[in-house]
Amino acid sequence: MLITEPQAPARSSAGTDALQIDHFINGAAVASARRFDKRSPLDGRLLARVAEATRDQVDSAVRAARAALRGPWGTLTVAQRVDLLYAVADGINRRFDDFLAAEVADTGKPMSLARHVDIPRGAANFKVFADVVKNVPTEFFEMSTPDGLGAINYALRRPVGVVGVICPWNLPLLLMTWKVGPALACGNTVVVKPSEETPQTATLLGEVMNAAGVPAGVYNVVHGFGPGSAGEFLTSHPGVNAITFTGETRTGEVIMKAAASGARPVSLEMGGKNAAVVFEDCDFDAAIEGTLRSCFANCGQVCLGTERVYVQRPIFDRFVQALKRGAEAMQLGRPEDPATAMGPLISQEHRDKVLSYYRKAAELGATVVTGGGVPAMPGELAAGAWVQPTLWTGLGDDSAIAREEIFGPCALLMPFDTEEEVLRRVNDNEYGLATAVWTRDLQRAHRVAAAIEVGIAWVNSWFLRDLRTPFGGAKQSGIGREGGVHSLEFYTELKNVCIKL
Ligand code: NAD
Ligand code: 6OD
Repeated sequence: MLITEPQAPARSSAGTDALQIDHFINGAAVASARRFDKRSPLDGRLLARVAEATRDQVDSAVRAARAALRGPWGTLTVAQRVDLLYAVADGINRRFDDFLAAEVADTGKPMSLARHVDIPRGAANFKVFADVVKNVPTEFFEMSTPDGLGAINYALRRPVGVVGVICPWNLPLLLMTWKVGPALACGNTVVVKPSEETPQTATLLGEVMNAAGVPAGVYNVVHGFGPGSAGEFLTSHPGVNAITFTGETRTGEVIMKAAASGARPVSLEMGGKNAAVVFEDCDFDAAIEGTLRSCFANCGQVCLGTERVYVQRPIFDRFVQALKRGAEAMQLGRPEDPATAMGPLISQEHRDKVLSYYRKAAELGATVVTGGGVPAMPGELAAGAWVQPTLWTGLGDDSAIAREEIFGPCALLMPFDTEEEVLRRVNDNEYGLATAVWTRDLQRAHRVAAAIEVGIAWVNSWFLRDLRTPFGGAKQSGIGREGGVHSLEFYTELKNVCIKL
């Protein structure tokens, strides 16, 4: 067992009966002398004591991954790998309730959200990328030669090797499998460093890998923090051939520097300061519903979430009032309550950051349309990382509130007059991850979507994801694209074979 319960039952009670979470290295649980606390975002109770990997343990995970690459995993056919990845997806679904309980415990997010998004997507990522790898062709060119006999060229895709996978806490299983799925489908092996805030589902996945028959060493998990801990040990390890990262832009910069040693490729999915652009001709109710989701889903902790809302002036006041009503109708509460629309933030530390922006907005003279503080939560929930869903008006594009990623359930609403003006204002930002445009004018939709400097532009929707499409950020939001065949660009080496006839 990787997740052990010294004094069962563990998940529901407080105090000493916390889970123990170990690393998963070479197909087995590995403990560490040092452990750190994982606390519930709901009420601060101790959830787990998590092993913190030493440099030597990270090294043994990387060695196990290398050995697996040279061992049975490296000799499997694509069809055999595909079968195994289907078995992994089925294994997640078979243990759906375990994954759901673990993800919800670590994050505090509503069960309804994790049940419909996080866990099914965690499973789907294995099937989708298995299918991509099974079906993707490579190129072939005939060429003429002076002797008239010619030559042929064809391309082969080969795994890059051992991939280091560094993950965030906001959609832990979904975002981890979004990388591990394609990495394994392409024949690589992985060492995963989950966020210190969300150690559980990556660890559970180890049990599923074993049950599915994935060879030992193909999937490894090491727990710990970033600098001076497992994250740094992994990204600086010379045995890691490529690094894929999702998290903050500043962390991505550090990881890129680590990857420079050995000239290793990086895939970086990073922060955002995403805008919604609401034109006066939009379907008003749909725009309100979509903007409520894009601002507040997962307590605003979605990289694609909206923190700047530009609304065309004729409908600005009406839009602000409707969004306010929607925000105030959202129920904050326990994950298992079906009426809960929003959970807490991930941690007290993150709450301190979000609340510092709530204070800053007030200091800068924002009008607080709703929220702006900490809600009164009943009983033990009062000790959790709760904040109010918050909307502001009255600040401009140059304010910190309009420029810096907060990663909380909050947005600044600003009026605009013309399409040209709003495009200039939306693009005047260092980030470029995602946008949502709300309009009934198709010509305008195409024009605006093309002109906004982002990796992902939604029109009349938000977070509608086809996993075959390219995903990633422009500007400081990322480097590279993952998704569908685009993941193959990172997780494989393309080799040209030229044969003289
Ligand atoms: P983070 O950057 O703080 O941490 C991400 C991971 O990096 C964690 O596992 C952490 O332990 C590790 N880490 C930190 N410092 C490191 C170092 N020096 N070396 C190696 N590893 C290190 O991010 P977070 O707080 O977990 O997640 C929130 C951020 O992630 C937000 O900025 C959000 O926008 C971003 N995000 C982006 C996407 C995307 O697809 N673009 C998706 C989700 C989240
Ligand atoms: O849906 C996805 O594939 C994806 N990468 C979502 C990212 C969400 C960020 O928080």
